[in-house]
Amino acid sequence: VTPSKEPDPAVLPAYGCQRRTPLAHHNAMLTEALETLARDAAFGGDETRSLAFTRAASALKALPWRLGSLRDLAALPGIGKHCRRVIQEVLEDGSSAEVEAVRRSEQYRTMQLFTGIFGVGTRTAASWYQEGLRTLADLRAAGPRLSRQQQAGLQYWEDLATPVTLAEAEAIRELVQAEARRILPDATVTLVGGFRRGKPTGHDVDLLLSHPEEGREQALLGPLVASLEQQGLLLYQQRQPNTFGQEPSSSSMDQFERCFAIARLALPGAGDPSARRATRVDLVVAPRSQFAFALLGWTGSRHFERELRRFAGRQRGLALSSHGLYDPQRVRTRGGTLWGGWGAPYAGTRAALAPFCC
Ligand code: DGT
Ligand code: MG
Repeated sequence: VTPSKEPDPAVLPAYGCQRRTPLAHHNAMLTEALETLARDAAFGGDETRSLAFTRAASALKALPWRLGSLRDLAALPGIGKHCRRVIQEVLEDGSSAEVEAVRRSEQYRTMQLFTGIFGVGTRTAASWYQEGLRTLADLRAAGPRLSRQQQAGLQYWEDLATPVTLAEAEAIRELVQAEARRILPDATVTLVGGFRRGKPTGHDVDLLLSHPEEGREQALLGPLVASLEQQGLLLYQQRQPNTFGQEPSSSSMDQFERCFAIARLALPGAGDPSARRATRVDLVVAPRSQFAFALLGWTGSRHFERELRRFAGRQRGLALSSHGLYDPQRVRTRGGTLWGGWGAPYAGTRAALAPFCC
């Protein structure tokens, strides 16, 4: 007997963070189509449209069966007309003409290539495209206009475009932890990002550094980076100080001390011990009091984090960031100004903002 696939509105709650969303799901063809359109909209600067496609893809990832007909869409929250059209086309024809046209377009392909370079965001990539640049060779010829970060991204492009495996990520974590513990014996180094969500590969290695004693973590990153550099293990590094509570956050980035690096590390299991390749590594330092929130924020996915913050705000009246979970009402009464991560300003003193709940 075929199990009933009657739409059940209770199957999928409205917020992405309330749903179980396995890595391997039943609707990959549909989600890949929608995510292509989401990326294309983001490349064009239309974040709202991009989010609509991402939301639809996210709901489909959580559907516990393969979508067979448009009727099943009744169980999914937030699927707009455009998404329905695309889904219908894929269900009926096996592909969507619109999606295929986007995938073939020179603009989409160029934007994919350019935004895949370390240090290149959508706006930069779009302006390069407008100028007529199309290939890595075009960019190399334009060398002097590139930032130091972009130059490094271009120089090590081939290595960086090769997915990092979990074994490599673990080896890097262990190396960084050993080095960190030489500097501060109880320092902790946790693998976060996609690997913490169970992904077998990733585009980088995200490491969250901390120390059991509040404040001690501040003495970690400088000596750690210097030591890795001295050993010839870093091809590029750019450090940023902790700005939490000091200055307005201009982007959705959090305000932890961090280092964006390109490491040059031996590959685990490689026959040749001198075999090394460039790998993107992000080192992020969180004090113990904010560690839980940093761990949550840096585990991702980006969409899960966005939904979790939306849920916290709309359903609980709380503000969530990688630094803490706050009651904006309580914070507002204290005077002063704090600008939390993810661009959300809240009035209050830094001292008033000890996370009260997790
Ligand atoms: P990947 O590396 O391709 O496997 O994908 P992810 O999921 O590891 O994504 P990645 O490396 O860009 O970022 C790791 C997670 O950390 C991501 O899901 C969201 C979060 N994240 C990244 N950058 C920031 C940031 O500046 N602030 C905050 N709060 N979170 C961030
Ligand atoms: Mg990552």
